Amino acid sequence: MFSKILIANRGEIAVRIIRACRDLGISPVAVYSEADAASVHVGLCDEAVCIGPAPSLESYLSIPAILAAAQSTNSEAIHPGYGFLAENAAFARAVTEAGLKFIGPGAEAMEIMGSKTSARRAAVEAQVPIVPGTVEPLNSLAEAKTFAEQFGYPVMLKASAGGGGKGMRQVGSLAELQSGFESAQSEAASAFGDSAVYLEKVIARPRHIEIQVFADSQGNVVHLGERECSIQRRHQKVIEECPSPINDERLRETMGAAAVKLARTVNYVGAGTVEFLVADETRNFYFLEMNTRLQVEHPVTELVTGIDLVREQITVAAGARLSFDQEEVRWSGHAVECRVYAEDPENNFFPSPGKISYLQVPFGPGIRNDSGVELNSEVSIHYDPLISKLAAWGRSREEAIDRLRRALDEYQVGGIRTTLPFFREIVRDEEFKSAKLDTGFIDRFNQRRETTRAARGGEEQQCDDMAIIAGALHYFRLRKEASARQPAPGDAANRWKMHGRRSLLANHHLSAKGRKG
Ligand code: MV4
Repeated sequence: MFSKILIANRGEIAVRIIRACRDLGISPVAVYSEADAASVHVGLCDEAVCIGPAPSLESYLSIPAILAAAQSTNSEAIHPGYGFLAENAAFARAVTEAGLKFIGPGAEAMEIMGSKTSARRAAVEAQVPIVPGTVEPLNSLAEAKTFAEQFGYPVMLKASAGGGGKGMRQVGSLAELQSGFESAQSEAASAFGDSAVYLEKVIARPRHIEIQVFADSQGNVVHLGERECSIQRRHQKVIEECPSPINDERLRETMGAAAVKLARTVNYVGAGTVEFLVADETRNFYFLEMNTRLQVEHPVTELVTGIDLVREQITVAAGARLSFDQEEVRWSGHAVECRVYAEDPENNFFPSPGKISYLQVPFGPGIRNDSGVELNSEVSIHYDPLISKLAAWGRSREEAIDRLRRALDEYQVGGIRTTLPFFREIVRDEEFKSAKLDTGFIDRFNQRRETTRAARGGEEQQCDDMAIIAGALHYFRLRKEASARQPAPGDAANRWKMHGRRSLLANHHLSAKGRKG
């Protein structure tokens, strides 16, 4: 086993990896940019190396700086987390060539999956169904026209070097094809430095369901079931759950077997995720892409299977056999995760950097909060503003959502705006509760929200929001001071609403800036 691992990341995922290192008796080494010197992940490590100024390109994306940090600290392995260099094959290769272990798959598997067209060819080889379309980039507009007619409109043009929906264009008819083709190419060129695009048939109202796979270096490959990730906003996942409310055991087994087959085909090692689109009515599934990293939403799989994915990544990278067989994987209960961002849901999810001046973190039965911040942390404009992932487990989906709702109400963040109020509304939404979760969910939810607000009148809503937040702050401060006294009856939300109304009536001291999350 390794005695020292360098973590080439920051924030909540660095903290998550540090915890797995500690469980295994491994000393974690942090890297940080000048903007992150005081951050949580640095404080939790035994050693920390400054790798450059705040901009990612000069710090968390600098391969030479990270390799130098690993060498100067005598680290034996590097965990890349997600984002930054996690899916950079050149980085994986450089780590290996420097005599260190890269905690992840081999560079070859990363390269195959990095190109969406070669990933589709690998899926064909593995006999995994792909979305109907081309497996090579389009060479010309004429070729685009031929294939669009072959597969039938509407079609989707996607960047070969892309993924996650960037550089994607839907084309409804021949009349739109030329402009769609040209704009997809130029967006691909500027986003990925590669203008190549390919074509897929459009799957109407799909669900996004992905399979967690795991492989060791001795040829054992298993799957850990699916995650439902259909609730997305601008191709960013918002809420994820395990299991998928539409997946039964048969579909899980079929999709799981397909994902395992694909992983085998590319000699995959470590944790990976195979994404599928699932058609609404037919439940046919189609390979979309494979992510060759630990994913943001891995906690929901951990909560339901009880398997520690990061621990397993580390032991497998050290050459150990997987600690479980496929038959030992059991799925118990249901987990739902919210990505809590420092963004303003009342202002088009605009980033809300700044200092966290108040923090009340939820705990209690079934709650897990993977966080990278603490009181007085600065949320920087330089990085992804994810502040924590709040997940709830319950024996049923209903119980998980009940606990998530309670935890969201308990969770208080002051000084910055967060997406917490948005989630508090989602967990109370009837469509969400009844699991009508196709890819149009967020648009429909936002429409319902606006309709409700218009009906209630904006001013009343604002007063209500202010009252709730003022009340929450007041209530939790009072509660701390008066912990010896018996709490009043009634649910917490109602009590702090009452506090809020009282304090609002008494004085209008709350500034707009202070009312958040
Ligand atoms: C699609 C699609 C329909 N047909 N591909 C791919 C990346 C993901 N972020 C969005 N992607 C889609 N690819 C074909 N051929 C619809 C989407 C899509 C989507 C998929 C899953 C969950 C939410 C989505 C929201 C918009 C579009």
